[in-house]
Amino acid sequence: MVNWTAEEKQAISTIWAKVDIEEIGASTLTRLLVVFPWTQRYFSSFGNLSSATAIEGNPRVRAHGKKVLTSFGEAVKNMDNVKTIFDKLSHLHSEKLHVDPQNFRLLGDNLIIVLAASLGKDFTPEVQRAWQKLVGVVASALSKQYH
Ligand code: HEG
Repeated sequence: MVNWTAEEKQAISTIWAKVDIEEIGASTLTRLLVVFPWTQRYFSSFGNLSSATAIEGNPRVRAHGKKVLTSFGEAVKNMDNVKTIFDKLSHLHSEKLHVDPQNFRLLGDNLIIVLAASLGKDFTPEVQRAWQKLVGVVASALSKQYH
């Protein structure tokens, strides 16, 4: 069970209100696929991923990035209940998609980097620590069905 301070909750929702889900989602997934190219194996049905430019311009990457970040928003709205709300998704990623759970952490790290780049000075060290905690909670909730 994760405990959140009022300050952490505040830091997370303040930032979330400023997030452009489509842009940040697309940048986060694009960055994952470019910087950690082995993650491309799960997206072989998405068409051309042959270069950074191809990945950046791939509409299916963009759409999926938005989907993932929208789902992250559910965690933001249900911070005390992330394990429960991601139960089905954890089953899906483990049993159907066979995604190596290490990749959930990589995606979370990329989200932090993209948020920091996009928000600049609003992404203070305190805010970053709260977000780091949230991406950890999300990764652990999605990994739940693996162990
Ligand atoms: Mg996953 C599908 C959320 C990380 C690979 N992912 C999905 C879906 C959601 C989601 C909501 C759609 C589920 C549905 O159709 O019912 N993913 C999600 C979150 C995170 C994450 C919140 C956060 C860490 N996913 C993730 C990572 C990979 C991955 C790191 C692989 C490196 N997801 C993946 C694939 C699909 C989904 C291959 C199916 C895509 C498709 O075929 O459309």
